[in-house]
Amino acid sequence: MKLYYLPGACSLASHILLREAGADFTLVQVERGTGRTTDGGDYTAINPLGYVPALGETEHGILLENGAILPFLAQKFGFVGIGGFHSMLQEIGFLSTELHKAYSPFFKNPNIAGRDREGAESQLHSRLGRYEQAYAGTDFNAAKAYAFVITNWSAHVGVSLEKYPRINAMRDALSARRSVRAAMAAEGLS
Ligand SMILES: N[C@@H](CCC(=O)N[C@@H](CS)C(=O)NCC(=O)O)C(=O)O
Repeated sequence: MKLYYLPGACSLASHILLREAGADFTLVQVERGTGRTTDGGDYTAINPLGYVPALGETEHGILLENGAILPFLAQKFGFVGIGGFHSMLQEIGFLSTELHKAYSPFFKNPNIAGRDREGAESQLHSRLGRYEQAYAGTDFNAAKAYAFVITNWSAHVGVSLEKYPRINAMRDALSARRSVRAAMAAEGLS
């Protein structure tokens, strides 16, 4: 398999799962905003919209979207978790469409301030609060790898996770996994 990634981006969740599984895979870094990979390849031929993750060389060809790649890896390597497949899918769906996207205003406008920042923070806290209450836990599944990666962005955007004890316990449990440390090191994040 071939994982197309940007350092620290949501593709890190798939990277963690591939390492957790001890899978045979290659990492291909995508250049931000150019449509190319750092080894000179044309990433638009993989994903015309240019975003990561993409997982190539699978038995289904190239897979795009966290909502497909993470369940694929979960099923293939046994990271569905204690709640079963549909519970994990629900969690990934929430993460992908609600929590992940609640960070977007901060990335789209790094200087976000005033009422725009207040609105973005309020939306983000509503999604963090729901994740805390409904999903966060120290068990491992494909969704938890994704939640770890998304909540990593909080420090970068300046939004504190202090009031979320279950999210913090989940993050501590994930941080202690060898696969997580190895994936982060390989992406130059530690
Ligand atoms: N719909 C996609 C969205 C993935 C996404 O937002 N990828 C971001 C990184 S987390 C990206 O590649 N952005 C392009 C960029 O930063 O240049 C999915 O869920 O897989």
